[in-house]
Amino acid sequence: MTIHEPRTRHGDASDGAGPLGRATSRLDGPAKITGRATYALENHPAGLVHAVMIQATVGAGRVLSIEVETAKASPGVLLVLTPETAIELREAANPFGAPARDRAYCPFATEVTYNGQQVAAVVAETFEQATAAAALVVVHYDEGPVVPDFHAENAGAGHPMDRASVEWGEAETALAEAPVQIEATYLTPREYNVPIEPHGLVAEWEGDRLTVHEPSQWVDGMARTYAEWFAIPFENVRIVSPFIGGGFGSKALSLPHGAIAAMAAKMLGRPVKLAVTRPQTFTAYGGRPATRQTLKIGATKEGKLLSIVQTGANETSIGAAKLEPLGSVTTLMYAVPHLSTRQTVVPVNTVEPGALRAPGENPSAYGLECAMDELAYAVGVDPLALRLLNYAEEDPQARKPWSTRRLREAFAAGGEAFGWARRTMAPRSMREGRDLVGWGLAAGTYPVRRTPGEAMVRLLADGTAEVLSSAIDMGTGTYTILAQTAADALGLPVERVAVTLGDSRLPRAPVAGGSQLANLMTAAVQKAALAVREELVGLAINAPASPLAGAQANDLEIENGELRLPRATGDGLPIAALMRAIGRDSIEALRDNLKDGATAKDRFDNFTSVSGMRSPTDGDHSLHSWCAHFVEVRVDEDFGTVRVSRVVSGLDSGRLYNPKLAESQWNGGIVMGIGQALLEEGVVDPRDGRILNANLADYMIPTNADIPEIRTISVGVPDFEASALGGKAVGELAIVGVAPAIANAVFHATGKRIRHLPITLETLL
Ligand code: MCN
Ligand code: MOS
Repeated sequence: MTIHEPRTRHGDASDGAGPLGRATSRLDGPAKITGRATYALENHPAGLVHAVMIQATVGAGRVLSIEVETAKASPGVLLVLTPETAIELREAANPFGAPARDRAYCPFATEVTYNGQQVAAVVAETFEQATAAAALVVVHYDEGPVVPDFHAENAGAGHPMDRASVEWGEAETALAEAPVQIEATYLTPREYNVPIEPHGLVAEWEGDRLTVHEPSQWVDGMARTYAEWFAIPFENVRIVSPFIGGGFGSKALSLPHGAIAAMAAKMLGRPVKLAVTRPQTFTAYGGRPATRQTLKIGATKEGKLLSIVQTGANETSIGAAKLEPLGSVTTLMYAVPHLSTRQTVVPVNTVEPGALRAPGENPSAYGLECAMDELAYAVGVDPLALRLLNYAEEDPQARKPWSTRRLREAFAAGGEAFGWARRTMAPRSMREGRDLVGWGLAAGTYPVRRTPGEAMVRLLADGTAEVLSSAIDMGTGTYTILAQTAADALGLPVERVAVTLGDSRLPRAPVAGGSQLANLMTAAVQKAALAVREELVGLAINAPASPLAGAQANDLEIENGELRLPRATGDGLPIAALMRAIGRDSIEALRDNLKDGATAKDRFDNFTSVSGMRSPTDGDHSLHSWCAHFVEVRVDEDFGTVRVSRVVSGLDSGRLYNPKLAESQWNGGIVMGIGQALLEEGVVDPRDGRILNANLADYMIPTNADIPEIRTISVGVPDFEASALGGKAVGELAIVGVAPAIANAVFHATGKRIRHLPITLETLL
């Protein structure tokens, strides 16, 4: 769908120059609010039938047999899919780099490795018929022993992940010799993405062409996987995803349920809808794996860091070594002369863990920032002063200068607005009535990632413009900031730019993951729009039929959709009038976001792979966003209930393309951080590895009533090392550091150091 809506502008944080940097409201907002925005499962092509998945009810074991006869005879049933009836697919490449092995792929398990794994599916005329028939399928198992989670006795120590090991100096020796030493172990549970729109798709074949309506953070990468599964050219797959009801990392990859629906559609020659139910979302895709980390910190009596020794582990699934990098912030945040971090992954009977907003940085900052608070109390130094004392003036691992690091400013602005100076250090010293009041802080960071991407900009005869890209907008604001970027470069009001996204047939864009899309796509769109503008200006002064033909100046200004000579008075020449005069229907340009001189390999190899992302330290600088969160909690001493009553955060994401939307992103991250600190926890049944709270009533996320006033303060400055237009990462930044700030505030309120999440009332009583 194309978004093109006249909108009034809201609060304006720009310098009054062009549309970029203004607090424009989301251009897709009205379509969403009025229900005109069409989500994947709202597509109902003629002849649509419905698939329902059948999932393993054991945590491990072999499928011995599947009884399908009763289900087959059930009303409306068209197909019962099992490993026996399924058509053979081919294995697809792993987008994280591993090429596909030349072998068959079946989305149904015969060897079950986790409870909830797909073992069969039923397709029927209606969803109700498919659901009823699915209940009649009987699966017989030879049950095996289950490793429910990494706390279990049979879990084992796991496999070391060498690529996560970082060492500098003599960490163990320096630790042993340090005058002050602390040691603590921190735990986080399994956490889930739970976007409001569950996963699902509508798949339809026309000959050997497949169209998939499916919410996607990466239509390009997902199209490649479907193409490989079905051994058809990439061009034969079209993924359509104009609107997404949240993803938070869970919608970047094609998953087994997609293969099941597309397979059924091919076998039946009819479009198939597969709606993953809410409980099924807890096993159709893995969220953040449970983590465990031990931090040993050595410091001087004044609190100057001497050594950090970290060992960590995360859960992974049987057969996949999925790393949640617990060292990512530990190795970056503070100046420390000696450091060692190592990590293992522990296979358990779970679905393969996935990505959840700031994978790595989030649990890494939780451990480090809690440990820094413990150190602050061990040496009797204010937690903010301790952080400034250990401020890293350059990247301590890469030994490269920061492009920009406004963390000091974030501490200063956040601390000032919060009133941190009025804090009294002693735990339990800030009581108010029945409430114990606690003030805590923590820092956070997120890297700037870089991947190729392209966009098309087209100026039309009526003086409006189009932006076309396979980039997506899952509520982040891509539609809006790309309209602003094109409008800015073309000299058009933002209302005259229509943006079309979320279709794999459009110019290729990278994954909306790793908080990179805004910086990458604004770069491509600006380049394309400037190319269009240059051609337009050239035509204006050179085309014989142009009213401005022969003008000396080649630096014509374009403002509000009109061309004018510098210093000219009176009306300008509307773009539409010029296009009419010179007889052009359109002027278009396709551009990528790469620097001049990029090779063909830079250009095309990396679109469909995550491994092609440039690291934040590939180059002369180390590129990251930064934040500091200040949190107030109130703990009811009798009941142990914790309420977050105030959050103030200073954040450095460089230049903001749209402050209103960036602030929404930050707020969203902080809200998720509050959920992580106080509510969210996947509970595993120790008997069979089932997720017991696989629904939104029992897997709790915050509601409005849980959320206090949040104040975010942008302290960033344009950073042109980080990106072409000066922005840094926004989307995942603000969730990093919230949970430790809350845990630290709870300690300050109660004197109790809770070293696991979530912090519930049971743990405080
Ligand atoms: N922005 C800005 N100035 C910048 C950078 C970004 O104003 N310098 C604003 C723009 O409105 C942009 C948004 O912030 O659209 C996010 O930009 P960016 O940080 O580049 O993140 P992506 O566009 O790559 O989005 C992905 C990111 C990730 S990885 C997760 S996880 C996440 C997140 O965004 N999931 C979300 N935010 C989410 N927000 C919503 N509503 N739903 C999700 O599922
Ligand atoms: Mo975000 S977890 O990188 O999609």
